Amino acid sequence: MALLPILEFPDPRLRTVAKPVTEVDDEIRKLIDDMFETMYDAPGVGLAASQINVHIRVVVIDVSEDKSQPLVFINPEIETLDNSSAPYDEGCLSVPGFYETVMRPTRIRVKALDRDGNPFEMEPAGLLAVCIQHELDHLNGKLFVDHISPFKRSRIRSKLEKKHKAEAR
Ligand code: QAP
Ligand code: CO
Repeated sequence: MALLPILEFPDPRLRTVAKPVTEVDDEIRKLIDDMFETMYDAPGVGLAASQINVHIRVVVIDVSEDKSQPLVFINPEIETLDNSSAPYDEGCLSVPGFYETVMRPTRIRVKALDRDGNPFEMEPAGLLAVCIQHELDHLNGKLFVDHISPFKRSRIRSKLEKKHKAEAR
């Protein structure tokens, strides 16, 4: 197992559109194990492969309090079930230290492959529904800061650029 470095906004590599996984093999399962280790270490509740500079459609999530509900989504697809949406204060391991309110659909259906390559479906609610939409955005090169005002986004960009320059010294 390995801890992987996480790309941070405004790194342009976070804008890469990830490619579908064609075969769920041991190499993918090793990536998934490393992603869980990296996410739990952070600690975080969700991580997309894009965030560790691997541009394939793999997401790991665990919104439980005690690391008891690891979920894997390979090639996830989301269908919005109605017009209801709700706000949630989102954060992101790629935007450390910043949280902003984002509106997203509340009722969704998710189709994906699990870590054995078997298809499954679920209708997540609450934080899990927010998280899977946030992570699917990553696979499409999108970040939660794209859902907030350009003013707030550029303020976050400046602060993180300053932090990155300080870290490089
Ligand atoms: C995505 O985010 C998410 O700023 C997962 O300093 C978050 O795990 C979806 C984290 C909230 C929906 C709601 C953020 C850790 C973790 C930080 C995360 C930080 C340290 C974020
Ligand atoms: Co994120």
